Amino acid sequence: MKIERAEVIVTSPDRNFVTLKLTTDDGITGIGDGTLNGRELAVASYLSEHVVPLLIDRDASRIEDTWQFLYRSAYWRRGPVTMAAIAAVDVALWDIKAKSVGLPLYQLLGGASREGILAYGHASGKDTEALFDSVRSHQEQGYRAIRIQTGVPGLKSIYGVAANVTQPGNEGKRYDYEPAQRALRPAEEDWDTRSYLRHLPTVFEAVRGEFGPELPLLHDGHHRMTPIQAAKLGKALEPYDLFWLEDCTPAENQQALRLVREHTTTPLAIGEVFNTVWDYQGLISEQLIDYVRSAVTHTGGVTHLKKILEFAAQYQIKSGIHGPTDISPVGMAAALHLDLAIHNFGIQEYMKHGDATNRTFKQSFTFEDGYLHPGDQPGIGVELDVDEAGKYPYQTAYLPYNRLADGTVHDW
Ligand code: GCO
Ligand code: MG
Repeated sequence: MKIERAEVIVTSPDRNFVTLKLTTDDGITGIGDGTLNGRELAVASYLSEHVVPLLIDRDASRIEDTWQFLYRSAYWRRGPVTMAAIAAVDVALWDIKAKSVGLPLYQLLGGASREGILAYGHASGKDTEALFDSVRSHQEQGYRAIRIQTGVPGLKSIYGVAANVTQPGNEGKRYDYEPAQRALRPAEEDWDTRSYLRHLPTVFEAVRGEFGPELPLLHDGHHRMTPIQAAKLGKALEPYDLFWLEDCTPAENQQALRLVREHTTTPLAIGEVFNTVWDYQGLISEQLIDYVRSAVTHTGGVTHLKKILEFAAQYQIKSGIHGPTDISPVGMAAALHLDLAIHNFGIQEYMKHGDATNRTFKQSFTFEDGYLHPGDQPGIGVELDVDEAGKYPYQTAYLPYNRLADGTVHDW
């Protein structure tokens, strides 16, 4: 079973996606997601220029060997571009292997450890009323766990809050096609940590008051706080029993989480911008976090994320795989097979893709009554409609960034 063809497909239905499609000499195809939000073409070029030529004529059944070859032979290790490219190859090979034996991928990863995969969705609103409506609408869609993001008084637009709806022309837009906006320059947002720290506990108090104690609630701090600010927030949120507080500090300083941990029992999740197990080494072995947030797409694929999660399992740390809309349906499906198979599953982030994306990527995974399932099609269960993909050429898109009131660029 040799790889005969490797195509890199960049398409932009609703937003940009990078997909690698491999075809073997016996006609089996496999696809993998290599989308890196706002930097898509870097991965596409890494794949086409440096990886595709190495794949032709390789044995498609040697997944681990191909992973090690791509990781070690490059010499330049880690980094989101490299690891997203390796992920695309890895998932495409798992798709091929599972199809070649006629099984859904999760069967090759050890079989199902549960019946369904608990998902959380993103509720947001610029004020409490809009937020409550958004929470209700998510509950109506079936979500049983909900992330809460809101506007902060005095700040015009904030990442994670419905489509900058306060800006003219954006009324009613879905926020989830952001934060990468199709524009020639990154959108500028504003930020003030002190206002945020004062405001957020009042939001959670209101949400608990309205929706009761049972509903699992999550929050994403998006790397904006210093360790001591994050510690203060974690402590202030304790009465509201969060499922997790995500990315409370910039992720690259693992020591920061030790300080936060010493001050609060609010569970901590981190890792959407990590790309190898080495980013987690201290965090896991010293039990400084509770959930691993990496995406299959950004962490070298199923092969490497499975190893990270097995390492985490020894320390009672669970999965919380990254799943916003910049993870394509291919990356999402791969995550669901892993979620179903591992023992230390925690929760799966899930935002619904738009219609054009769903037409381009035919999916067999399901979302019912708050639970996802990858389905039982052989492989990962997603097929790319290449003709449909061809209708949506790449569009320049950037993530936003933010500045403090005095104009200083801040973490976001
Ligand atoms: C999340 C994330 C996303 C990211 C986006 C960046 O928790 O879902 O923070 O909203 O900002 O995926 O590419
Ligand atoms: Mg996040």
